[in-house]
Amino acid sequence: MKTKEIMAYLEKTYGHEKEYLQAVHEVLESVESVYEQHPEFFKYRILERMVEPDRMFTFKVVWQDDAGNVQINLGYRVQFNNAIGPYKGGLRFHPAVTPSTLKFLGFEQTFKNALTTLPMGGGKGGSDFDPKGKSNAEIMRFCQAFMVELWRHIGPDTDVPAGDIGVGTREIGYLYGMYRKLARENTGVLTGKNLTWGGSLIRPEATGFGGIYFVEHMLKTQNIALKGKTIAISGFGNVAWGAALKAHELGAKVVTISGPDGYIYDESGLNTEKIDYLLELRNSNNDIVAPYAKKFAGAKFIPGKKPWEVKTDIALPCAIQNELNGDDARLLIQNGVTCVAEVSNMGCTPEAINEFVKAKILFAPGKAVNAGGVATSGLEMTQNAMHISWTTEEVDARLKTIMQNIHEACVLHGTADDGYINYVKGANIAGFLKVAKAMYEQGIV
Ligand code: 2IT
Repeated sequence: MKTKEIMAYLEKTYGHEKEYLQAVHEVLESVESVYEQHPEFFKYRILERMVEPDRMFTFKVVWQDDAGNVQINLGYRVQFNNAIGPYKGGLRFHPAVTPSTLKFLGFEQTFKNALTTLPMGGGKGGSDFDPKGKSNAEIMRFCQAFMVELWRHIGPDTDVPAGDIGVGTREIGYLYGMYRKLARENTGVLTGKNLTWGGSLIRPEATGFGGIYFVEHMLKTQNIALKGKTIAISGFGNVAWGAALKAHELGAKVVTISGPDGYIYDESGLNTEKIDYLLELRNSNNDIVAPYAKKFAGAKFIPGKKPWEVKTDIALPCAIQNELNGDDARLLIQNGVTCVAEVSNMGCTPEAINEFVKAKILFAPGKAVNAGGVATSGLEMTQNAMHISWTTEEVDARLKTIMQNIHEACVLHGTADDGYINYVKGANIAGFLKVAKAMYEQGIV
């Protein structure tokens, strides 16, 4: 089938899975011309095989809350593609999680992991469990019940989950504890572990750090320095934290963070103390940023709004998919934005991306910008397999090289005749070619 026929088939079959269709549509559009240059891929029906996950597990998770009530949630693991390595990707605990969310994330992960240059396939999982307002004991019981079902589907050379929204070091700890007990082995089956039990230095910061390294490369193509630039960030979780930390260290000024309740505008910029406070906010499980404005004088809380209305040089979506739409994009452009990079997965709507590309603004997609997170998970897997730990400097140096390589791959495949770098196209083509070649060479399976 040609790319348009594949899309029509998917729309007919999975019409209600909007996010999944959005992610696939973007990739099909980018790779169309390349696909036509490879009749061998066409003959092997590589694209049709690539857009459909290998398999998807759905399971019931039953647990008891602190009041003694029985709670029931749904758990999932999507094993999308393992042509270049074990399935690899995070677990998301969020009430809005559906099969469509996880299929979009698993699909994106396949391309992202290919871009890292490390041998990892794509997968994703999670649950509609809402961590908001849950006690530590409830989080632990939920994670344990989740792993009782998940453990039979994963393994250090089969499928290696990690964190995502709602799943951090604490949750990975509870998940790992139950896996270790059931499987009777201590392996690198999960990444994002804490340092004393197999984790890697830099992993918590890696998504944000990698994102800022990538932004530096983007700016460099226009001879622009990061130092002194203002940055609007959304979110206040792990990703926002890492990005703020590195941006501050490199002399940029982060002026916003946000939550479901609204956003914080801090004109003087986040400093180390304020950045540390993000972790406190996240760990409180309240899912609000308003307390920041009470704690730090001069910071304003703007309820119910997103941070894209502030005047900024750089905008970094660091929260959730489709958090920046066409109107937001037009406002950012009007206010003179230079660079927009998705540190969250599919942070911008297709309409927003079109606006940035039309205006020839530096814009890069999540699968390139946030690949430092999963890349460092890959480095954690390597350290676990070798039974050694690398130093901060070693991990950081590898992360920097990986982000530079991803940027080069985007430039190679995404530069138009007029010199504009279409990072969406570049990332999609580079990821596609790697996975397609591996599938082709491994035959019809
Ligand atoms: O979206 C992502 O790349 C992640 N949540 C991290 C995945 C991983 O396996 O570290």
